[in-house]
Amino acid sequence: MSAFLITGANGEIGQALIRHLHDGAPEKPIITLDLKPPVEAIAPLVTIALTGDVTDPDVCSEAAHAHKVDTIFHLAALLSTRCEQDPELCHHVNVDGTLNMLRLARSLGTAHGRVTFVFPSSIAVYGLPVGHATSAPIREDEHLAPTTMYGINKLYCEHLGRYYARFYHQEANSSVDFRALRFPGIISAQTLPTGGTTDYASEMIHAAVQGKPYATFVQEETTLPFMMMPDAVRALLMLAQAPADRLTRTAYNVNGFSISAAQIAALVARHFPASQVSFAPNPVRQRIVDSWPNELDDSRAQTDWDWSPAFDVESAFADYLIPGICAHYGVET
Ligand code: AKB
Repeated sequence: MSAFLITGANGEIGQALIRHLHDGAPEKPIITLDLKPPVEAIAPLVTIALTGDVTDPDVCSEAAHAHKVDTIFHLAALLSTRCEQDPELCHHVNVDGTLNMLRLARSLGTAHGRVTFVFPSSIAVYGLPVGHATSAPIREDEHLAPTTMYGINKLYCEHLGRYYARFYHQEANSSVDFRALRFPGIISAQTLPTGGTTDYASEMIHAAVQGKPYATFVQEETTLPFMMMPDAVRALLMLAQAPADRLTRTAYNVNGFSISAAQIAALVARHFPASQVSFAPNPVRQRIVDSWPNELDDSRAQTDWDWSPAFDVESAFADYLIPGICAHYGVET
């Protein structure tokens, strides 16, 4: 019997992924690792809940070997805004944590067979020149000069994963199958992010549903790529399951749609005419988003593993966000 290991299980992606994995394969054990015990929404779905630090070498080795973990979703990370507040802590959690999990994957692979290691990377690996005009959608090998500690960590961890998969100890057939997705901002109807710089989109929508005013921390014209949480989970699973011989690279862009902060505010106002959205840009956070691409080119994911998002901007709001968030807060649509 094999099992899933999910680090950072209480995070936004963790919670959504665990619900999906449990529905899809209820018989396959789910081992989770987080600093805190699983939140109520996922606790009944988890087979073994480990509480501890992702950088601790002993934190999950015993349980992972006992259950012959064959797929690791390494989601534990500190996000971009949080990382600029404490860059060294961020480096420790994001880089040492990933190294620790790659080491575990290698030992699992050697003992029990190939381990698929899925890593959520980010648009933060890109660093566009200050004052860049809206440009063509960015491809995976362009502008890899991140300006944030988070982006530097993500890019380096992609390289670490590639090293563990292909070159470690000159193994011809490494037992670690490392795959990474570069996510845009992700918006969930059920949860709110913490510590990220794309958080304004989720915060604006969740505030409106609750009838709370919201001051957006970026400028109205700030345009970034976003995707809905169900698409993010689908992308993780599609990449995890893609036949290895179709993959032509380690890290893939995945995209939903690009939208400006003003356009999000307008959509929020269309659905909640009483919403009170204002703009109070924070210079540190603005600098971060200004270095990220306005648009992502995810054609390689489309070609190699048939990626395509289910939601465009209209269906994201009409079919997912508005009904989902209203149901979450018990508000009538
Ligand atoms: C963040 O804002 O830090 C994340 C990301 C873009 O990876 N949502």
